[in-house]
Amino acid sequence: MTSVPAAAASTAPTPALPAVVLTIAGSEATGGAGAQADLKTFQELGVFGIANLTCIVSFNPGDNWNHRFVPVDQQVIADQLEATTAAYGAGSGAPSVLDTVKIGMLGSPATITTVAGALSEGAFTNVVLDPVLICKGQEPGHALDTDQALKAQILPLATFVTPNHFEAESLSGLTITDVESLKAAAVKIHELSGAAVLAKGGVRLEGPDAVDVFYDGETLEVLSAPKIGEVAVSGAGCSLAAAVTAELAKGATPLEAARTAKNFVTAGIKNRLASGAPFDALWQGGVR
Ligand code: PXL
Repeated sequence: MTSVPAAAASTAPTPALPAVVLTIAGSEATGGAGAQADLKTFQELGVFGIANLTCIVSFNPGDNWNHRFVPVDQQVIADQLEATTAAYGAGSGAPSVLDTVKIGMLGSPATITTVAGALSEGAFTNVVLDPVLICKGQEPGHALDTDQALKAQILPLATFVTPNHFEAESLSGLTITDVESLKAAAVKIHELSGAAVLAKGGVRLEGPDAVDVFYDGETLEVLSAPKIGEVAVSGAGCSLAAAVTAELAKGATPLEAARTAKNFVTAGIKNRLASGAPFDALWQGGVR
């Protein structure tokens, strides 16, 4: 049997200190979406990922795969944010300071208020918002309150926002039927929020390509890749926003981050994973 001498380990180059990033998101039990998708994306892109959980979603195979949604107690959300900020936030003394956060599913007006409070206190340079507006199976009245609270309290704090077709229509108030209307929505959402916008047409717009529009107040760029099937893949939205988050934390510009994220997600969709669920899951290892 050969054994590796202990000294060999110390001759390997010391890896550069990873950037530290936080996702404030829900758990999706099957691992396709939510905090699990975010953490896998962070790891693939070489940043140190932290997840603070807002809710637990378990699909219900006995009810058309609707979402069973359980919020995490507000105090527990605040405790997670306190622990994370004390360990890695500005003033913590950490060698790699946490200044980049991704916001995923918040799920209730109470959670939105808790998270908005932490965002206004925390010295975050990059706040990437995946504006998860509704959860399949949530009670509509509750979902409407949540949507309004998200627009009023979180959107103004975002520096980068990644709405899908439905969310872009809801945030902009425009009807999106083609690339031109997707562009108009991206411009409108930028005007409303001040954030860089990556509005996703995905499989929802007709045509051979999955088209997204980037707009940051100066540059308007259409990002396009050939569609892979006509059905949305679980975790694509979460992974796209998480990839933007990782790239911004590493120092990319918003446009560079958007381009890298689009390529990351395209590779993950090409290499998607089927299961007993009626939808496939994006595989973050697809880029390898
Ligand atoms: O893809 C949106 C999403 C985000 N976060 C959680 C989810 C989902 C969709 O299922 O469950 C926790």
